[in-house]
Amino acid sequence: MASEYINSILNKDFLQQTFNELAANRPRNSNAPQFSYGTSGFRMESSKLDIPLFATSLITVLRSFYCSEFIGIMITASHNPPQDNGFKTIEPHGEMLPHDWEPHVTAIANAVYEGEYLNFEKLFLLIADDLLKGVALEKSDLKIILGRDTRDSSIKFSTFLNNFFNKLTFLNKKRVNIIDYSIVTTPQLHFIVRKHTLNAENTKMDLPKEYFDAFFKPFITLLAQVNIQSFKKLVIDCANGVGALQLEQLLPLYEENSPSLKLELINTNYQDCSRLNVECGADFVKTNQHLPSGISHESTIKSDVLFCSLDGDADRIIFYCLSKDKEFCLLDGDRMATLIGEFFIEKLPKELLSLIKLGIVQTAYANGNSTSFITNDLNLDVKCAKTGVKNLHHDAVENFDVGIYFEANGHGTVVFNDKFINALSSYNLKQFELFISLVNQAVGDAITDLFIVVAILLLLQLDPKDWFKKYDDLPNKLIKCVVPNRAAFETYDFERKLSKPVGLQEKINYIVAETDNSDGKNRCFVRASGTEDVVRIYCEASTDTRVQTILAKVLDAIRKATDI
Ligand code: G16
Repeated sequence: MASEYINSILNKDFLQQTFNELAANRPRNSNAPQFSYGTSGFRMESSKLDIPLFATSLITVLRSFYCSEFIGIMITASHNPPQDNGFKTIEPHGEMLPHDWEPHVTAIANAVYEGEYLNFEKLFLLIADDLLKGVALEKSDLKIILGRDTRDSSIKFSTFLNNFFNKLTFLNKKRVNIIDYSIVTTPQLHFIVRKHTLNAENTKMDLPKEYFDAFFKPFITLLAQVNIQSFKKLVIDCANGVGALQLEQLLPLYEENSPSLKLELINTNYQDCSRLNVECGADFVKTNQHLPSGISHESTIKSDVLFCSLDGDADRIIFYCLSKDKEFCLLDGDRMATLIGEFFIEKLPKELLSLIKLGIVQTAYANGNSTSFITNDLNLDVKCAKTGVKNLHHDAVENFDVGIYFEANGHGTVVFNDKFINALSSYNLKQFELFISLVNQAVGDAITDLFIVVAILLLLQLDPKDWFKKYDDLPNKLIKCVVPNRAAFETYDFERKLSKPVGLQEKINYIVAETDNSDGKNRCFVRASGTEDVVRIYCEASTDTRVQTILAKVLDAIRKATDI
């Protein structure tokens, strides 16, 4: 039995001591919400994260035994404000924790929270029996890779994890291997975990070198092959996060090659964590639909500048430019997906395209006009997934040979299967092959998405303003509402409809229908965020006025339904 083996190697005194310390710090508020492994792992105000950290650590131990490979833990709250933090685990090939393991992490966290020590330990061992059935545990080693973002609290959590894994079991030193990569972007950690697995590498690698060799070198080679005309300068807003640290290392290498496309980094103060994502970054720009702070006047008056913003852990990116009249033009995840789709259609031979399934995965947040553009103009298949890259990634792999997936918020990538790679190899498309080597297939990656988008714009000789003109977004707005218990909001139909609170969806339907909807474009949905303690309300319609009217009424309906 797995539980017997785990029980025999556990350092119970240490576990007991850790539990006691957590129990002492546990919030005493009986109304405190239960923990839940959400859109992107556990995420909340950092002072409340001790128990989720403990649960994440234990499930990582089981996962490492189960896979007998390295499992990663990334400490980050990505786009959230500086006072938040969070954890997510990374699978040996760079994927997220499997869906069917998520309830077990949640169960452990909640059992600890309830103060049920005996039950908790029993639960942990029961979970081990359930999940590790048939695994040759005696041969499995504990192999864990750690990474963190630039938040102050990340250092404390990282210290806890190093200590915890080293003391938790009586496995001998040779069988416990903890590699700490310290400050990295989330996609870099996904990349390096995958690399350790594929190369069967048990010692720490030179991460910047591995990562830049994989993605940056082909980018530079590609730049040398194109005539840089469509824009001359790229301004990169680093959200005062880890992206700044990484791109600052890359900039001198980039400049050595002196390409005529100039790069400028702004919001690079990653040393001051209080500035992380504040008035800058991908989430700020997408939600507010205007420029972040830190952009120079000179950049705004020139016409050949493209802008982009990373988020706090550099796993998503949003582009934007200014029109001739200096209006803000948002080039979000929907635009990136359609741009990549168009590029594949344009550059691949028709015969090859007829052999493969090429399609796009979006979420409910995708602008209705982007979906129409994909279907009617690009003639591509489009699927809707629930929020969370883990869901989009899965659908892209399941449904397509080349699956392009992007959330409107700029989180996404492209995945290819062997059928496509084999088909491609029978054509002599060297530049295209170079292009696809820029893609980080493990996960959405702001830095590699930056390379992809810039490469496409240059290869297609496409001015960012013309990219923006491909279709018009429906006016839209995304707002948040704090509610007493966001878990009371349950959805179906890919989060486009609410089943609970009972009756609220009918009210939303009524509001959407009663607001002038002659063209049938009004759309509004409400869902609980999996990363912030809020519900999100998205609305789009043919005019801003309709959007504002619907949002105000839906907000009111939510308040009445939840007694705020
Ligand atoms: C995370 C997820 C994204 C998701 C976003 C917002 O992004 O990785 O897939 O779109 O949270 O999720 P929610 O609406 O559930 O709060 P990030 O960049 O914060 O890791």
